[in-house]
Amino acid sequence: MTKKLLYAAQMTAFDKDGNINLDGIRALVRYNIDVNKVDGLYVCGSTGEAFMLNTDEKKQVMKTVYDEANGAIDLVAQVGSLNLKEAKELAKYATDLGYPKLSAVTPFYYNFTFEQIKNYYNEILKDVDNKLLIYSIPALTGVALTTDQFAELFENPKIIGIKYTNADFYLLERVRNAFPDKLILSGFDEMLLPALALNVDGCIGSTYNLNAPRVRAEMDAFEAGDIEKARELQHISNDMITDLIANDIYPTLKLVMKHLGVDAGVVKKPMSQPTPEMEAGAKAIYEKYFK
Ligand code: NAY
Repeated sequence: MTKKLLYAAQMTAFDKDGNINLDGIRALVRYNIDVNKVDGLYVCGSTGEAFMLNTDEKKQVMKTVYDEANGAIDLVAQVGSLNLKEAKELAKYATDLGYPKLSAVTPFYYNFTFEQIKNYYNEILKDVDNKLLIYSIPALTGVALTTDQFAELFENPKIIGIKYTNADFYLLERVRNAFPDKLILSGFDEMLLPALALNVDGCIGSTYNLNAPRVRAEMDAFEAGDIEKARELQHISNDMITDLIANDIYPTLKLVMKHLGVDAGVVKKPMSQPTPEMEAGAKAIYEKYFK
C-alpha cells in the first residue's frame, strides 16, 4: 500500500495594490513544509491566482517557492496559459529551475477542439525534459475530457497523470481503472473521501494550506480501514469548506492564514478585498476549526 500524497495549492500573497509579496509567499511555503508537512506544492494554479499574473510575476512566484522549498518537498509548476508561447516559456523556466513536475490547465474560452488541445500539450512538452499532469477542471474551463481523450493525451509519455478537479465520479472510476499506473490527484477538497474510495493517489487543494493535518489524519484513517473516522474528519472539513465558501473562499483563506500566524496578504482584484464582515467571518472559522 503506497501512502497517499497531500499537496497544497500554493497561494500567492499580494499587497493591496495587487503587487506580489515574495516574503508572504515564502512564509506560506515554510508553513506548508514545517507545520502542514505536505508532500508537495502545486504552484501557479487557480489558488495561486495565476491567471491574473503576468509572465514575469509567474516566474518570480515559481522561483521564490523553489528557493524556499529547497528540495524538501515535491513541486509542480502549473504553466498552462491561453498564450501557448507563454506556456512553453514557463515550462522551460520551471524545468531549468529544477521543478520535477509541470502541469497545464486545459486551454479554455475559445472552445478548442480536442485536436487543438492535444497539440497544445504536445507543444508545451516538445522542448522540455520534464513530466506533466493534465489540469482538468471542467467547471471553470468548460473542457470535459473523456477517458478516450485522456488515453490519447497519455500517448505522450511525458504526460504522467491528471489533477482531477471534477465532481464526475463515474468518469474518475473509469479513468482510474483505465490508467492504473498514472498519477491521479483529486482536486476538490470537499470530495476527497469518495475520491479515495476510487483509489486516487492523493490530493491537491486550496484548503490544505490551513487544514492539512486533519486531512492527513483522514487519509491515514482511510488507509487503515477506519472509514468511520475518515468520514467524521471529512465531515468536519466539509463544514469548514462550507463556511469558507459562504465567506468568499479566496480572500478568506488568506484571512484565516493570518490567524494561523502567516501573513499571506490579500487576494488580487477583481477578487474581493476583505471587508470587516469578512474578517469577522474568517476569525470565527479560525476559532471554530483551528483553535
Ligand atoms: C488550484 O489550481 O489551485 C486548484 O485547483 C486547487 C483546487 C481548488 N479548486 C479551486 C477551483 O479553487 O481546493 C479546491 C477548492 O478550492 C476547494 O475544493 C473548495 O471548493
